[in-house]
Amino acid sequence: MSVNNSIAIDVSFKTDVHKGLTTFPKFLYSKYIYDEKGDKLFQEIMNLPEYYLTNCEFDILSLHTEEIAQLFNDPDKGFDLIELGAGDGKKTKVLLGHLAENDFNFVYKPIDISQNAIDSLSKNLSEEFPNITVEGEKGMYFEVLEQLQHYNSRKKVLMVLGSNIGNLLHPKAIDFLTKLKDIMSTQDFLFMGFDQKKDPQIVLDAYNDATGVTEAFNKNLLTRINRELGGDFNLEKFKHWEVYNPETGTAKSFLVATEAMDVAISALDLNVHFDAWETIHTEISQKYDDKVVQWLAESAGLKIHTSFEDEKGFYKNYVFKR
Ligand code: AVJ
Repeated sequence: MSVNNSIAIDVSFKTDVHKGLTTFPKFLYSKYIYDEKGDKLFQEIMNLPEYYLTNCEFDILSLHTEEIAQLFNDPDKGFDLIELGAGDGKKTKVLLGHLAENDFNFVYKPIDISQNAIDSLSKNLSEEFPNITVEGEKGMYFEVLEQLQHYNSRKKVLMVLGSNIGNLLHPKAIDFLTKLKDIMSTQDFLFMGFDQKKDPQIVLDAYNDATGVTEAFNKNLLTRINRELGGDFNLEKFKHWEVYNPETGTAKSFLVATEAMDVAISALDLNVHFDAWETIHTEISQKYDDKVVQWLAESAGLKIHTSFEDEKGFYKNYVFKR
């Protein structure tokens, strides 16, 4: 994921925190969890036994490597594999290794908002797969994609792993898919992971792990406010709370105030009052089924070309065309 360290983002962090803590019910955006410590905690989450998503997607890429590689390939001109939010590339490497070993003609373009993520991934890949051409780009997804669109006529395969789309409510997810569609031509593919609806207990446990890593991850929002905006949140007075609604497929994270209190945030010149048991909504992690994905795709002007799932049917990667 991303490290938000530019001044522009600091300004929006400030305004978003102000907005979120002065409206009712209170909210904070989950994208702000990902500073250096948030990135580390998310790495830990991906290694938790409860957090099945990473392993499922890893299994899908391992199980169907050859088929996916053949699908992506353009024997005439080769293709560009463009990954949005590449992170450490652990899952992608399964595919990259196969493409490299079998001499596929492709360029790998990881895009991430964190220069740090791009640099360490590029370095790591050049050691592990010296014959892969890696052209990493630091930046916002759509700014980079727009540039790529003008300079390139080869087949593009856009890849978004990790069910990252799950942080978006459906209307925002449709906006996101529509923007991706707009930069695609008819030969291009979009390969995207969607975590599936399943036993509600399994979903709940994934966001409420026994060791409290997800709690620390969620509370990193308060840590950031304390450090960057001069807040005096007492983290012990907030409880991480997860709910999953099996009807809508929406998992929601909250921080709940365990007693009435006032929190001062000096950079905002703000005093925030919490009633006992008042909530801050922090994140949604949407779960999907074929019908919902079909509806999202249609609404965005995309068609489902095919899909791949893991053995348990917990997770799916869909391939879309425009
Ligand atoms: C990175 C957005 C896919 O929602 O599953 C993990 C983030 N939050 N545990 C998710 C997350 C709590 C994750 N995504």
